[in-house]
Amino acid sequence: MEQTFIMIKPDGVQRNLVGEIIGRFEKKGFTLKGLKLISVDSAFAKKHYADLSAQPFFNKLVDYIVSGPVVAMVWEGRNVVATGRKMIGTTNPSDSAPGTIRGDYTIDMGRNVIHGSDAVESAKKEIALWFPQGITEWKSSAHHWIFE
Ligand code: IDP
Ligand code: MG
Repeated sequence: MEQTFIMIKPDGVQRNLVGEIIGRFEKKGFTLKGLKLISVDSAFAKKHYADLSAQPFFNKLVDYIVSGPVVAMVWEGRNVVATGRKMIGTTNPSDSAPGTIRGDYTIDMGRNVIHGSDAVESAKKEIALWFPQGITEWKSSAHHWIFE
């Protein structure tokens, strides 16, 4: 089953959106396979965002991610990468539809509360980076009520 890496950024933690965001993924039917509250340093943040190192906003982005604890998660389910991105909304909250996490709770692109992997391959890389010890294997007893 497909997995994605989801991170509630420091602003999401500080704004008490952790329960709300986790609740959306839970209620959708996805399965939580990894979860931790963690503060990362800039070397780690630079690794996570390595693909964006040439962007003019890169240093500000790294400062943002290290500015407080984040909630790192692995969620599992059919099409969870693409569906997770839809639930999150577009990068710029001005374009994010109401009903999406960014559309409902954010205004500024530099304070958009959540990260989600953009492809299955990047999800694998990000899960390996954030959960080097691996994730928790379990099967939800709701599985048969969510999948035909
Ligand atoms: P994504 O988070 O929607 O996948 P990316 O392009 O991967 O968007 O950018 C990573 C993060 O960098 C964004 O979530 C946002 O916090 C920040 N970011 C992206 N573009 C800009 C920008 O033009 N100005 C400031 N911050 C940006
Ligand atoms: Mg991205």
